[in-house]
Amino acid sequence: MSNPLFDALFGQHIGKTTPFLHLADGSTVSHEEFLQTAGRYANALNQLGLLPGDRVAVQVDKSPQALAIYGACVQAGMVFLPLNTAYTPPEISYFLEDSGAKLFLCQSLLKDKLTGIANQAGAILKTLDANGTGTFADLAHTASAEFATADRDGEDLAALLYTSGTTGRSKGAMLSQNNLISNARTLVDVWKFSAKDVLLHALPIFHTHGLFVASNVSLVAGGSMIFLNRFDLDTVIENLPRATTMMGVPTFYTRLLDDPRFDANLSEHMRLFISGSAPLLAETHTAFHSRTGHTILERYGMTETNMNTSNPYEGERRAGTVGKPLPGIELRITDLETGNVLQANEIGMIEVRGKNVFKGYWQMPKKTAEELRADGFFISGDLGRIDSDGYVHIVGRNKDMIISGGYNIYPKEIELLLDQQQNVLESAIIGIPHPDFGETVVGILVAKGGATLDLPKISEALSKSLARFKHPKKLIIISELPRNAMGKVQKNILRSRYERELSEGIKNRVAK
Ligand code: MLC
Ligand code: AMP
Repeated sequence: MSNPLFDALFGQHIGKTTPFLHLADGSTVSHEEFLQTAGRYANALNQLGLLPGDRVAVQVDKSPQALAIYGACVQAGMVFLPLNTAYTPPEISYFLEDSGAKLFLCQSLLKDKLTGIANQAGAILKTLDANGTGTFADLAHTASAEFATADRDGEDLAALLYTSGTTGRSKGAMLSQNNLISNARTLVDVWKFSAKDVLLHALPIFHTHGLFVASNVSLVAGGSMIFLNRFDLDTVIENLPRATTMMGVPTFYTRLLDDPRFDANLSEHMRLFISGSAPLLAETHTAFHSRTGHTILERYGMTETNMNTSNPYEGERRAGTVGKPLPGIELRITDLETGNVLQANEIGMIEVRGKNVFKGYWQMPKKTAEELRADGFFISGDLGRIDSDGYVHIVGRNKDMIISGGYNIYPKEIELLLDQQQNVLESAIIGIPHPDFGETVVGILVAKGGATLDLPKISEALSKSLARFKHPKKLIIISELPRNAMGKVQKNILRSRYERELSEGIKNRVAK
């Protein structure tokens, strides 16, 4: 029997009774206790009739139990499908239908709202709450903590992570055991993680950053985590003195810098601060260094590839760059038209190849072929250049995408909904700079000839279908969208028109 991912993640935790998770209330979960919960959950998955390869969709609050479900899926060979807790029932419905999930775990509070959707998709619905209760927990309660680890091959699927697309339809990125193992081991190595590390973990665990970068790296290293259910500034500041490392999106670091309590003393003992998922402004990099003496290490990755590049642990961490390709990962810049490989400093498409690159999009062979070349290079959609010293700079995106507080938002998905609203002729979603989230969403609407638009009603309609973080922070009505000769909406014109006038107002309304 072999299960390479289980061995890589959990092998070093077996029999260890020291704390693995430190929780905000001061309690701890030991490595062994965590494995026992995962074992019980794995038995419960089997009792429900799930087989290796079945998808397990999970939309629950962050907790040790939520992480144990991931462990259980790895141990029992199921495909873990984590979902953002902000997703609305229509969004969940799509993921369940598309993935053919056999089991859907949600919070008790939302059970009534989601039962119909789960039934429709043919998924068993069970509940799991952050306090460890729920119908799934009940099932696991009586199950044995011993579980005969399922036999899996490194090329078998371990996880399915949905990422939105430029067409408005989300795609399930298929990640194999080997994808996850190779990346986690590489990161442990280059960032020098060890069993002594205590990672401050305030990220959500339904995305690559919090799950595969933060949790997998800690697991592979055999270290422990201060496992906070969200980024709350006071709690983070209170817990920092116990941590050795922290990973976050740039918003974490700008929020810390905005607080005078965050100073050199508070971070003196820290070994490493890592940033990713969105661009870290050079000014944040510099301000962080001046305040603390620490140089944030910025890295670059994505759902389809895990991590691709990193600034060096030893050596210059260059502000405004995402560092160099990780060992074993090839990165090239290609011409957007011809696909030819470009020279140093020339701007083009970032393409990556390596054991980290996913196996394609779930049941979307055409989309997979468009983005994954026959020679194994993945076309990232990010525009960049490699400087003469080999550092990668991300200079823009070839995909119409907004990154708000580390969450990716695809305008098309929102535009399709806006266009369906009463009296809306057409719409454009743009991202404008935001001091807290990096970028934020603004919706531009054009009404059908002479009609009046009911903006509160439109906002309400969006609430029913779209996760809150995707909502435009402002809706603006204009008479016509600027278009080029080909009829394409010129979002750059809209962005420059509204950037300055809106960012102040939005800052006042939403910044904390
Ligand atoms: C919350 N809100 C957001 C938001 N997060 N709006 C826009 N963008 C966001 N990112 C909204 C809520 O809907 C709510 O709206 C209001 O802000 C307050 O909610 P909150 O829950 O109190 O917000 P807060 O806890 O402050 O969350 C902000 C945040 C969080 C930045 C801490 O978004 C976060 O943890 N982001 C990390 C995302 C992440 O892990 N990305 C990695 C993807 S993987 P209202 O209107 O109801 O008040 C990836 C690959 C890689 O990208 O390379 O890593
Ligand atoms: P996701 O699809 O959620 O995995 O997000 C991946 C995208 O986040 C990448 O394609 C980049 O556009 C962006 N990204 C991740 N890390 C960085 C970074 N350090 N700097 C700039 N953009 C980043």
